[in-house]
This record gives sequence, structure tokens and C-alpha cells, in this order.
Amino acid sequence: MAFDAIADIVDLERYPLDRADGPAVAALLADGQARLGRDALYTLPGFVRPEAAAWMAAEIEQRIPWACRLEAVRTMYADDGKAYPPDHPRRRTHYSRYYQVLNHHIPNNSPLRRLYSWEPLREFLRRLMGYETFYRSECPHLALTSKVAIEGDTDNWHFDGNDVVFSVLLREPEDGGLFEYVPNLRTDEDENYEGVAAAFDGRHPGVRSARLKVGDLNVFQGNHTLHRVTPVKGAAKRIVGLFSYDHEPGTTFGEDYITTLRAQTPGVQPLAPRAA
Ligand SMILES: O=C(O)CCC(=O)C(=O)O
Ligand SMILES: [Fe+2]
Repeated sequence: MAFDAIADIVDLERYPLDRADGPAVAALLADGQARLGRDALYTLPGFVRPEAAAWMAAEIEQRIPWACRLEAVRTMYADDGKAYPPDHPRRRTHYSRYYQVLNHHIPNNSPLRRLYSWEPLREFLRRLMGYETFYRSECPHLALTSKVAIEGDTDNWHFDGNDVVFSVLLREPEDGGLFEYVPNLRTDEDENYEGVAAAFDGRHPGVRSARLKVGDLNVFQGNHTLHRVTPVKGAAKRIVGLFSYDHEPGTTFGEDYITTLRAQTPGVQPLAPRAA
């Protein structure tokens, strides 16, 4: 199967997003909005058909030789935290390591890209989030990507810089690779460092653990919800597709971020600084 038709990729019987005015979509939107308000996470189980997810995972796996390899020990915040006391959560460092296959290494005819480019999905997500405008990113590096975790890899505790992340799990690990999160741990007004420290120490009572399943579409609001992917155990990789959107049309990610990614990519030389 070449997955030319969206019906080969998405379970349209269960999720008829192409019938935007139908009762099924209205029910999904209402359920999703209630769940996001409560949990910061909305999962559409079995959104992508298992055969399509397996195909997408295999395609991503072939691209690993070109992928970025992140191996970093860093604080969870943008700075190094040196301005804070030694035991402050802003100074706490965490180990993260995984591969990331970038947008330009995912073929144009990939079923994963066909899904990302499917207009009814973009429109459904726009309505779900209640946004006026919602565009696919046009970043050559980061519009559509996939994170791949091999044994021992982890995407450690962090808050996301953007409002919301959309992901599809393409392959499950044998063990580990759980999605752990603390809904709404911080607000715009309150960083809640006590709560952050408690989560880091494994003593926060509100930590939830989700075992995402192959084909699930996840909508996750991670800017206030602390989260991580626990270390993968066993030989099977954890592979997830990540879709990026923005309120503005034609967006790309910042040059600093791209320079960091390039530095992590095998065989890619860092860009020479631009002449002033
Ligand atoms: O791999 C996942 O399921 C989540 C990844 C994540 O948290 C992120 O990309 O910011
Ligand atoms: Fe995240």
C-alpha cells in the first residue's frame, strides 16, 4: 500500500475530520477542549492506522544516519541558573539524548507529511485550540520532525517554549519511554519552583504517567505543564512524529536554534558567521 489516500492513513470512520460540520467532529471538539482544560493532554487513540504508522516509523528509521543527535546535560530553563542558589531548580541539570530527523530529511511523498499537510487536520486543530488563525510552519528544519529514542535515550524534564505540541506515536518501545507530566504546574504569574523541585525529586503527588500507543494523536499544552519522556528500555526504538504550527503564516524557527541543530548533525559543518 502506498498510502496515497488519507483514508489509508487516518481512521476516518472514527475521526471523520473531513466532515467538519458533522456531529462527530462537534463531539470530538467538545471532548478535546474539556480534556485539555483539565489535563493539558488530549489523546485521539488510534487516529493513524497501524499499517500507516508502521510504514512511517520504518521511513523515519531509514533517515537516522542523517538525524541530529542531541546529547546534552542542561538546565530546564534558558539560562544556566548561576544567578540562583546551588539547590535551586533553575540550577538543576538534566540529561537528554535522542535523535531528531528534521523536516528536510522527510520525503515530500511521505505519508507522515501527507498527514501533516492534510487541511482538515489543520482546521480541526485550529478549532480545538480556539485560535483565529493557524498555519503550518514553513521551517525547512523544524516544520515536521521526528524524535527517535534508542535504549537509554530520554527527553528529560522541561516546559515547552510554544503553547501546544501535536504528536503521533509511530513506534512504541518495549519498556520505558513513558510520557510523564504534571498538569498546569506553573502559570504565567507563578513559576512554582517548589512544585518543580518536587517533580525533579520524584515526590510530586500530581505526576501522571501515560503509555502512549502507536497511532495515537496527542495534543499537549506543555508551556505550563512540566513533562518528560522517561528512558527507553529494550531494543525497540520509540519513534514520534511532531507537527509544528503557528498563528502567523510563513514562520521559520530562529537561527540560533537551527545553528545548534546543525552542530548536532553528523557531516554538517557549522554555518560560518554572517558578514556584518
Ligand atoms: O516525545 C514526545 O512524546 C514529546 C516530545 C516533547 O515533549 C517535545 O518535543 O517537546
Ligand atoms: Fe516537550
